[in-house]
Amino acid sequence: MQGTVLKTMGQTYNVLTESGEVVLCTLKGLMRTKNVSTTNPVVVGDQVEFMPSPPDDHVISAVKPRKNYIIRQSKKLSKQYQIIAANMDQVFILVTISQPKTHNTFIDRILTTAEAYGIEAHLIFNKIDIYDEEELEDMQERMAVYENIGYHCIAISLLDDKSTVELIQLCKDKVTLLCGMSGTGKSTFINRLIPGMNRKVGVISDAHQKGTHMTTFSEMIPLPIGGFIIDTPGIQEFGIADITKYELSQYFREMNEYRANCKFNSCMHINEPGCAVIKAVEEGNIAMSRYESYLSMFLNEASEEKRYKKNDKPHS
Ligand SMILES: Nc1nc2c(ncn2[C@@H]2O[C@H](COP(=O)(O)OP(=O)(O)OP(=O)(O)O)[C@@H](O)[C@H]2O)c(=O)[nH]1
Ligand SMILES: [Mg+2]
Ligand SMILES: [Zn+2]
Repeated sequence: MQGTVLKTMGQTYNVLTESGEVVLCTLKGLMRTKNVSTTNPVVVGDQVEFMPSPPDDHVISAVKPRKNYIIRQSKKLSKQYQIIAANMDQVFILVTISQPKTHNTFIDRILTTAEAYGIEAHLIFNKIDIYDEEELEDMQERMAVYENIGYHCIAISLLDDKSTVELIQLCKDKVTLLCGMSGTGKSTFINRLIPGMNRKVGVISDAHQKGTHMTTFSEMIPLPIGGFIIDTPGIQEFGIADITKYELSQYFREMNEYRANCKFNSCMHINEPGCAVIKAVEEGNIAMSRYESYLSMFLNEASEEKRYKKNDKPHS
């Protein structure tokens, strides 16, 4: 039998069957240890094969090849990769200027990953109801940076139904992954999207202006308008995974038109003479914040070579 993984809860999984029911599955013993480079062999959005297994409910026996996925490394545990979700049509990055403050380096890491796996990304600037003038200006400047390089940006307040109409339309018939730091409003958005849905939402701690990690398991939820939305636990740090130093600049779309003009073919745009990318940054044609993100990823996470291959799929 075949189905779609809707929810992962440690060792058990909710799987949506082709006939529309949800069954509880565990993993066949082998699969737990086979795929060692990621912490999670089966993720939300996976297409799986499963079978009844009395006295337990069902067991998952194989995962179908993934169309795409969002993968990260947590910096503290940098040898382990975590796949957040698979087989999506688009990712919404929820960004807040304050409560909590989302940094551009965080946004750029998710964008780079989405580019690498060919997933369309939208930037959702939320909580415009709470920003002061300075914060609104900061938001507008940041939106301009991303709009200039072709990312769709939208500013909303989830407290104001009118501002979310366009966003809700964008989700129709699509599989949408919500990504963002804890407290940016992912679960609140789902409660707006699905009448009667009552997902737990957190509070922002007074002391640190941070979310309280309300959502603890990823879950894919069917939408009444068609499609699915994936709620994820907030992440504090998103580290890019398995992108090499050499290929990194390809995933900064605004660098493409300059890269070909670098003096050296092997230019990595760090300090090489005749680098057209650095020149474009100096002349203001590439945003400094984007270049700083590039440098940070290049120095901290980008690998010398590939470790986790795209086809390194778990199979029993
Ligand atoms: N003022 C204001 N508060 C908002 C808005 N959107 C969400 N919030 C509040 O922000 C807090 C956190 O929202 P959640 O939806 O729990 O955030 P989350 O992204 O799901 O957080 P985690 O599950 O911890 O990752 C809640 O108290 C929401 O009511 C908004 O547009 N304006
Ligand atoms: Mg949540
Ligand atoms: Zn260069």
